[in-house]
Amino acid sequence: MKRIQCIVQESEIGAGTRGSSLGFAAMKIASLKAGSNFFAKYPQEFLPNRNDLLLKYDDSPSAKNIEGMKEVYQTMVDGVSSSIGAGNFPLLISADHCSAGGTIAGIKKAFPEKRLGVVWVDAHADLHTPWTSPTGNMHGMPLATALCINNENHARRTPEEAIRNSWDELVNLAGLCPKVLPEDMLFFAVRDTERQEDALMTDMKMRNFRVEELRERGFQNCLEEAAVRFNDVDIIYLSFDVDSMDCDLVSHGTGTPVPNGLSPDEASQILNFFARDERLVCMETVEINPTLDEKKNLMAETAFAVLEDFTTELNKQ
Ligand SMILES: [Mn+2]
Repeated sequence: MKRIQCIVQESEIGAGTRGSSLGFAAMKIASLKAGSNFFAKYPQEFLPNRNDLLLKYDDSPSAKNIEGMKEVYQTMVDGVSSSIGAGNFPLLISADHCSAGGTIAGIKKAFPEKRLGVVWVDAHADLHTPWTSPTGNMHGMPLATALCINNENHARRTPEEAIRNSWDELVNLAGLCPKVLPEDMLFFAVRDTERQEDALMTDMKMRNFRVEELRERGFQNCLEEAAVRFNDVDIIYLSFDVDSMDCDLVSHGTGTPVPNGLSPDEASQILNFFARDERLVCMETVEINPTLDEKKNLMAETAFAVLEDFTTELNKQ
């Protein structure tokens, strides 16, 4: 049985809207409402953040709060690598998705020789860089830092020198580049991308299981294909952005809600499939924003139910 360690990162400096730092609190309230002892069973360790930087608005067009993001990445690298080093399975609850770039670096620091597969369940591909991002919001960039790319070929701008230098530092933070190969990244439910990301996904032959395809071919068939694609992978990281779920069906309680997504049961099918894979070493849930939830706390309640179900499956192994 895996020894689960719950780690919380409330950093929201990568998001364009405010409030995802309250995502963990909302999950805890959801657990109480459900009468669950989940957070008693898995005591939480909190990593430091730099949300204080938000008080002084950064209007950089290419990479907002990148200096703070280096610190946040470092907390993830240290927190995740030491948790794994102590024999734990880090179960992360994070605010904005940028933390995942640090998580991936932390996993690679713990397992430098192992080939890492990344499962990205998200409405977004998060492959932007300071060269391509339309907003400069860094929660759209974590996978570019994992791949160690600038995507200059499809640039919409050249960032200023200080940003370019900081990006280099961020990308090289754990001293491992690349941390994951494009063929070892599997996307599920990605449906809201910019053309710079589309071009990159095509160039690098990255696989996205679209919602329509999952339904037409069946989840089991698609997940079996995913398993084959992961034949040569040694360890797996699973990243669950709650905006992978349908915002009309669940709620808009997330920073960048997108319609036509997964149902909660469909999200569970994907997550639980990877829970049964003994190579899974870390899981992260992100982007719950209760301040944007028009249905009280439904997004956190839904995400909590999905997470509890995943954890039950993980404990069966
Ligand atoms: Mn997303």
